[in-house]
Amino acid sequence: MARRPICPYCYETLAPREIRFRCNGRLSRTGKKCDRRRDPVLDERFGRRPSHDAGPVFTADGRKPTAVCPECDGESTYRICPVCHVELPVQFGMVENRLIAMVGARSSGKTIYMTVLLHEMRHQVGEAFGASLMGSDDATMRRYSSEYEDRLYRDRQMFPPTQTATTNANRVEPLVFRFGLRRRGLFGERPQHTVLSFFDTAGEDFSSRESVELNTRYLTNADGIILLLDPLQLPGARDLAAPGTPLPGMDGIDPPISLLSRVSSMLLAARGGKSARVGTPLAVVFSKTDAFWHLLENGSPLRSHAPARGRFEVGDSLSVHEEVRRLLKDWDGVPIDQSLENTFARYRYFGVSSLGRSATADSRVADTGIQPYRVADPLLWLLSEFGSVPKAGRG
Ligand SMILES: Nc1nc2c(ncn2[C@@H]2O[C@H](COP(=O)(O)OP(=O)(O)OP(=O)(O)O)[C@@H](O)[C@H]2O)c(=O)[nH]1
Ligand SMILES: [Mg+2]
Ligand SMILES: [Zn+2]
Ligand SMILES: [Zn+2]
Repeated sequence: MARRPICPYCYETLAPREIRFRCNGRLSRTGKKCDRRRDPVLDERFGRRPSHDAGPVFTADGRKPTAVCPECDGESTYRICPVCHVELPVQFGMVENRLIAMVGARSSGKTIYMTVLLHEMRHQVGEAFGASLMGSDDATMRRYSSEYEDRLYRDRQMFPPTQTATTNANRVEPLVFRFGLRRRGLFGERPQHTVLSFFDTAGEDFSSRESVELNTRYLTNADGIILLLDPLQLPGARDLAAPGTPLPGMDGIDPPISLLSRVSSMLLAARGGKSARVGTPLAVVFSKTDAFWHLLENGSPLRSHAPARGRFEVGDSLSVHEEVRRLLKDWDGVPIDQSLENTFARYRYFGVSSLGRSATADSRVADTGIQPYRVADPLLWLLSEFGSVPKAGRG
């Protein structure tokens, strides 16, 4: 890979040589064994998890897959990030490592979107693409099931507002997955892996000054950005929403255009004043589109599902892009369009509905269940831009 790898847990840039090791704490061939102990760096990063004692950390050539622990002579395959001490994914630095940043204002639907997106990727979309999505570490799998999937799919409840990362600018816990796709190559079918890291931010993380440092690192190191915009937070769209749609409060919420300019200026500033547009692909995703279906024609691409043919269909995606651009005019959102055009070399519009309809008055999933529309399109677009998913058609 051309550029230096970035830790999917803390988003710091690493030199492969500096990757460190953790002893596995097992009995070694010479009969010695290292005690598990507290790791102050892990404690500092994650604050909690008192049960998490771990083998000692040691330095060796991080470009190699294994190293011998100087205390017990045991061989270890646990490679850890030198900055945050989290165990790196298997083959880190050798397989594609893609960080996807997700940004959105408060209550724009980020947590629900991420939960439904990952669920779809693990089920319907996974099947259509012959793809798998697995937690890259045990903590991700446990957190995804217990904190996200169970709550929405089993208990049918919405989420409380996500905690901000500002209390400790380093305390971020992204969900890290391995996306695997069987691809036909020279030597038959073989799986190709991409590490994906998702970080569910709280809306206000992008409007307070304390967290700018963290968010700058997070955004500038991302390979792709999902910008989730809530049309119900656009003054021109609120009146058009289906009667009975609960409208998010606007107090203290960053309107979509100012969130966009905040993100743009962070990315532009990190380029050190170079004038060209930002190259990071940006998926501009409008959430909660179910609130506007009653105004759309029957044939609107936003009311149908993407074709499930195991490829990213470029033509279908462009028709969604145009439909959303057209809607932006009705929503008085033309400044958004102009700002994107001026700042980003690669952006695309998407319209999704994670739930398929509004939540009930007592914040539960409607009786008809979760019926997502087009939630996977933005991620599949980014993956196709990275070359990790095949494209069909041109545009
Ligand atoms: N109509 C409709 N409403 C949705 C949809 N997705 C989310 N919502 C509503 O938006 C609310 C906020 O969703 P969250 O996913 O918790 O929003 P968030 O962006 O994570 O919010 P913070 O964590 O506070 O920043 C939900 O409680 C739902 O009422 C959708 O697909 N359609
Ligand atoms: Mg949230
Ligand atoms: Zn040891
Ligand atoms: Zn790290």
